[in-house]
Amino acid sequence: MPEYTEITLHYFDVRGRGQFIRGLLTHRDIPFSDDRIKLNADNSNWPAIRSNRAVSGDFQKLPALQWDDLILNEVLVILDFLQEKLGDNALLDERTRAQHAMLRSSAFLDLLTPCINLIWCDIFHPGTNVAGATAVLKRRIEMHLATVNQTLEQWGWLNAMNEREVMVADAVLWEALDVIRLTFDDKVSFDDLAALATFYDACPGAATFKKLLTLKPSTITARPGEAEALIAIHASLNAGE
Ligand SMILES: N[C@@H](CCC(=O)N[C@@H](CS)C(=O)NCC(=O)O)C(=O)O
Repeated sequence: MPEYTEITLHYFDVRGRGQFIRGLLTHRDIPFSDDRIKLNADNSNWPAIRSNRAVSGDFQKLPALQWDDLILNEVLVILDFLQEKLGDNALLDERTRAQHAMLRSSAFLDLLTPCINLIWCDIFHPGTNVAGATAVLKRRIEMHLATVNQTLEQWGWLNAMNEREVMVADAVLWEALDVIRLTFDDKVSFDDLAALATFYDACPGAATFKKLLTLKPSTITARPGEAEALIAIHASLNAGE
């Protein structure tokens, strides 16, 4: 990577759709400016920030990644860009590159984003049945975790992971697993899924990802009252036991 590259990650001061980018850049020792945008309790400062495209990018959403004079929106695009710019694609053959791209996408869209949406669900869908939504998502995530577990075994992910740099797919999958644990209060367990359990504990980036969360503890989302929303989700899981 050229030394002159100026990198800034603009994102809210939450984990959400940005923590895995912070985690990866930190683990790879890539200097970047971590622009953690703090919202007021009523989010009243967001419209002004949103309209500043130097921060929020062409789509006026976060995360936005500034890379020299290029500003990128859209998580999956940012992840593909990083995979290329960090030189990681060049280290993988065509099949493995495709596997990394699939895992990045699925960990983000099928595992992490649904947890974020569940936490917000009664705000974005007034009158929603939170307990019902939680039960449905729990089943869907459990099914998908079993699939990802089988796929990682088939791909030999764990062996490969120990012989290369920590890459974007590792960072997104680790974050998704950690957020699943917190969202479902450990009621969605991957302890019996050997590949995922080993990955979560032994991924070479895990220590950095955990350290970052300890140094800068963050909520998962910017939802006002996230703690109460999580309590409601957890209570519904306990009631369903
Ligand atoms: N499709 C976008 C979604 C980004 C997104 O929804 N970001 C949220 C924060 S996690 C946001 O900017 N919300 C404020 C808004 O939409 O005004 C992506 O994948 O990056």
